[in-house]
Amino acid sequence: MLIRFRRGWELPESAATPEHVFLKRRALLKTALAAPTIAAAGSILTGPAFGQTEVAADDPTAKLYPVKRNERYVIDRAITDPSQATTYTNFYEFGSQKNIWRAAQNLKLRPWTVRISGMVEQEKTIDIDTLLAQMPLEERVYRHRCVEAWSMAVPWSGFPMKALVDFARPTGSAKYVVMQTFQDPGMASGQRQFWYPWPYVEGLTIAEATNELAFLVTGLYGKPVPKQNGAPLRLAVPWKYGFKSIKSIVSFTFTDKRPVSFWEQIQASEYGFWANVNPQVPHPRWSQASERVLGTGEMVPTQLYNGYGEFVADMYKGLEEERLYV
Ligand SMILES: Nc1nc2c(c(=O)[nH]1)N[C@H]1C(S)=C(S)[C@@H](COP(=O)(O)O)O[C@H]1N2
Ligand SMILES: [Mo]
Repeated sequence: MLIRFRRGWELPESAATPEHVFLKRRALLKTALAAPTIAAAGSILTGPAFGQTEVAADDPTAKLYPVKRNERYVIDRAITDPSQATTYTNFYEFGSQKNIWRAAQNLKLRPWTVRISGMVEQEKTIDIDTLLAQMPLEERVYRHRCVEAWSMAVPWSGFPMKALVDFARPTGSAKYVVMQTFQDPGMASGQRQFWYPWPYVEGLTIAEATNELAFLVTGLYGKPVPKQNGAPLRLAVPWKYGFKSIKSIVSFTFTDKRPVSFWEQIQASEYGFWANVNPQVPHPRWSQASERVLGTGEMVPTQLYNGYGEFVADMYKGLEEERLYV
């Protein structure tokens, strides 16, 4: 086992976690007697570089991949090593550390249904495999920029979110689509941390959700997306900070009211609705000017809209009064 100690450029967890949550957790940890697990909190334990990208035994979708890559979306950097992208993950449902990939194997993939509700012609629930059979699967290499200032570039498989919106048939009054992650504290130990506002919620405007870049992910590196990366269905909106890319989605609700997302409920001053990447707008507690590339540790400049301005900048014209970059 490789034990990697935190380096100077890595954000201490206390900087990347809303302060009051951190303090509460500290208080709890102090009184808890679970010392052996807590000992790991000061360092990041990285697992062996095998196993984590293998297809989960209970994932029936392996035969769907690989799918054809869409070459329209090109990036200027190397693809992140799979052993990094699948072991350094944010999935608070399974713990607030980055090394939760083993804990995430507890995620139960089937049965899995997706609920479509709210301002739609007809509400419906569809089983994930029926949905996948109807969606146009392709592969896209996208950058991913976490609000904590690390980044990666990975080949996701999935389908344009627009295909899901078309399938849902929202009515003319819908302005937003709200997505939710599963809620199952028995399965996901992180959801027993009652001070978080579970379930994880995220939202996009209809314009964003139907932007060609908005992608619903079902695969990674030419295989089903691993549990720790948000199986069986997660979002990728690469021009926004990573927390917008909600994992393990169970519902899409169409509404005319802007939702308050999970992180916004925790700390609205630091994690807003729009969360578009902008190197010139610092997070209240750290700079967003550059990012650490996962795997190489290289520091590179962050780009406006994470380099995707040509696809998305127009959507924000006339919205200059909004907090577009928090
Ligand atoms: N349900 C859920 N979705 C989530 C998160 C989470 O904790 N729970 N973390 C977010 C954050 S902060 C990031 S950076 C990305 C990380 O995706 P990855 O682990 O596949 O790199 O997932 C996002 N989606
Ligand atoms: Mo993130």
